[in-house]
Amino acid sequence: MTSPEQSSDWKDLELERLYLDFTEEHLNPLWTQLGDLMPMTPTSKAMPFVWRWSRLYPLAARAGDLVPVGRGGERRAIALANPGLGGLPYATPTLWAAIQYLGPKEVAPEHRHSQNAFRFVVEGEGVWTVVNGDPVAMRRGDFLLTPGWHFHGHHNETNQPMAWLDGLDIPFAHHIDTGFFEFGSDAVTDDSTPDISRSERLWVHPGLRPLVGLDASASSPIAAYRWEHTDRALAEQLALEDEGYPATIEPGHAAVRYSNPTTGGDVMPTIRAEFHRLREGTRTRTRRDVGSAIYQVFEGAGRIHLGDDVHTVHKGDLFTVPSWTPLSIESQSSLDLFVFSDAPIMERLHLARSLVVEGA
Ligand code: GTQ
Ligand code: FE2
Repeated sequence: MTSPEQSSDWKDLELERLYLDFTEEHLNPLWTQLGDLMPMTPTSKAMPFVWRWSRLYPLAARAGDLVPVGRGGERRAIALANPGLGGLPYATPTLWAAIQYLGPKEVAPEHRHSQNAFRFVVEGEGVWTVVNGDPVAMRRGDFLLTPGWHFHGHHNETNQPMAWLDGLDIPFAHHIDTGFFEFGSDAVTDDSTPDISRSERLWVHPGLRPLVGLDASASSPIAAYRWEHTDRALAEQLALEDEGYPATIEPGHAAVRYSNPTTGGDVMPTIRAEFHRLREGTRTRTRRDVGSAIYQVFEGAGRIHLGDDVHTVHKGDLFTVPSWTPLSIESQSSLDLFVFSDAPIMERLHLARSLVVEGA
């Protein structure tokens, strides 16, 4: 007869042996990892985090002095590395965000990749990005597209440097192994400097679609969404609100989404982009969303209630909102914000969820 004590010793030994044999056979029991793998609500490793423009820009300028741009490195882009993601150049689990810097008369050579990309300009001008041979001027407030597999190169025509925000779905493409890349021309295929692109001349006339472009396309054919249109749309929402018409998503909060005119949906298959304007002294409802987002302050100052913390942000500052993190934005002046997210992925896969937190 074994005593109860002896039998429990025997069981411990057997259990230890079982786990060793699991490891040997490359097996992993669910019961030791369930909490992390199947949480009650999303528990992102990404952290809410703020990067200051006042720190980013001088660092980019130093890189401009020391690091050549050209074939090989391809881009003088400095990626935001979320401190929760192990030092990888990922702003969130799905999205890349970088500050790219091009010195006077510099040229970034052409290439293409399956990853979708955009540029957003918080200050400066003088660079043309050439997208599939179409030169597109970059100016403050403009939102510019480089959808997947479009050739693109950038050239600075001025004697001033220029820096801007790049957003791409690089981390998502890396997780799911969908990356393809090809080099293009060493210079840019068209170094002319038109005020507006051929794409805009064809596509940007309110409510009008060219009959040569009636097929739905996966990404928007509009190469540049200009600040004058964004600004006017937001100003009109607030003016209409003043006149008593319902035009804002909540009091004092105007917002637009950049859209693909061939579908009415998001500009690219993996990336949503929007622009928000809060009147001075407005606080948005606290909300949580599945998926991750990155904001950049375009103008003004505000207090960002993000997770358990509050951050004061100014022009150019960037912050990440990991999946399901509570977010409320409070304006201390009129506050303009650019934001991009992976919402199209979540919606297409029927994974999108939102919650407006009552009473917050
Ligand atoms: O401008 O082509 O920030 O390919 C990362 C990858 C920018 C670009 C980035 C890129 C680019
Ligand atoms: Fe690129």
